[in-house]
Amino acid sequence: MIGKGVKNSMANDDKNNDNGNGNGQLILDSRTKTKKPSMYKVIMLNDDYTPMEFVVHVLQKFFGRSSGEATQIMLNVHQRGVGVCGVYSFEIAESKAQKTIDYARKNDHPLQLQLEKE
Ligand code: TYC
Repeated sequence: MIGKGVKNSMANDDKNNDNGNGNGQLILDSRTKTKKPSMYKVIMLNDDYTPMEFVVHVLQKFFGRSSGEATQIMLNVHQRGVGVCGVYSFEIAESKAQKTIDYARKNDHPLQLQLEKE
């Protein structure tokens, strides 16, 4: 899009592409164009079959939780149905959720995780 980031040098016939600056330096808009990436919660769902110890183990292994944090998150999920493992950029959240599900399936547990945009 012309007019926001780099000023349009064709419109004013600017042969140096320097917006009339005259010394060959391209003038960039000083306003910031960066956007913070959206963050995603990795949500863990309760089920009746996955052992509590396994849930605590994966929270430590894939989400970097301490033993105490992992136990608390597991108990939240067990008692309320859902809980937050962590909050990450989309790519990291998706990767952690998929690795956890793959590991659970390999161990024959039905553990389920979902992403939720913040
Ligand atoms: N409800 C499971 C049990 O009683 C434990 C459990 C906790 C399972 C959290 C999944 O995400 C979960 N063995």
